[in-house]
Amino acid sequence: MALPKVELHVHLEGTIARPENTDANFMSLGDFLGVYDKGMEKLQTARDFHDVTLAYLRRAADDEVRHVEMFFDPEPHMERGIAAGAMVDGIEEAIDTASRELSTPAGAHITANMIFSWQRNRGVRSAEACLQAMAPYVGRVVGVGTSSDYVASWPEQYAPLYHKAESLGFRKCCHAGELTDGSDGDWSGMERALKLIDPERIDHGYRCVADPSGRLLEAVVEKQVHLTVCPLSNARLRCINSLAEHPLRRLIDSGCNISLNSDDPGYVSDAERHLTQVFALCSDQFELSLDELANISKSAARAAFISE
Ligand code: ES4
Ligand code: ZN
Repeated sequence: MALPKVELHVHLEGTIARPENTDANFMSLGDFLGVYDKGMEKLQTARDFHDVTLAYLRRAADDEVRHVEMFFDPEPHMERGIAAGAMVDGIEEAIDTASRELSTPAGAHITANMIFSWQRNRGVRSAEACLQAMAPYVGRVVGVGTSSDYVASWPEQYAPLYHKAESLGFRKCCHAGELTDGSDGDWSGMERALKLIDPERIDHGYRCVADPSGRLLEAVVEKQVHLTVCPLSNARLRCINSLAEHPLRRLIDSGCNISLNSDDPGYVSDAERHLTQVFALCSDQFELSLDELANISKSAARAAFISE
């Protein structure tokens, strides 16, 4: 689609091609994360981080994506002995090269930011060490997120670390409201994350519609907290059974501030990899008008961690 697009929710480690002997039919988020954690072991040196980032930015630029905010997970890489600075240097060099040398089909430039992400299942002690390792790079790394498996009471556990990260200058977002299983990966974890962490953006967040009182959806609309929605990922990881079950139409009609994103483009089929395909499949399924599609790109641009 020639529409200019902004990608606010993509994991660097999720852009790597899925290992040969695995297919794109995951049984659950946990099933996917097992494959994803193995796949990222290929990243060893600053050069590897550079190459994977630049390869993704090339595909994004070809797809008329004008700005990208990319998550990376320092903790598993640190555990393998890779220095935080090597990750940041490698990713940053690719971003610099992309912004100088790449252009989109319409002749625009591409810009990108990086956001480090805590792997929530590793716990707060690991997250604290990760924050200390990332602190020298604030600014070059614009924000902090939380992803991977949902654990009970994660909003309560991570809120103090988020406050610390914020005081260091990191912008805040977190994965929440992604699962449909009643756990803290579902709407109640999202509700508490909104209160305790007060993020600018929630990654996924579509389960706000499941609060039976309706208050969470109301709060999301009232605060205009931005939701980086990834409907194809949710269907692919079996959070929902099919795209038709996604409440995208209801989110839009309720006045939520949303964007459409790919999440882990390396792990899905060729037909779902590019943001254009996410837009096209969602547009077909939910009868999105051209105005609505353009508004999604505008909302994404406004919600980017570019400057405040
Ligand atoms: C992820 Cl929590 C979560 N959901 C979907 N994709 C992911 N990639 C990394 N963490
Ligand atoms: Zn994600």
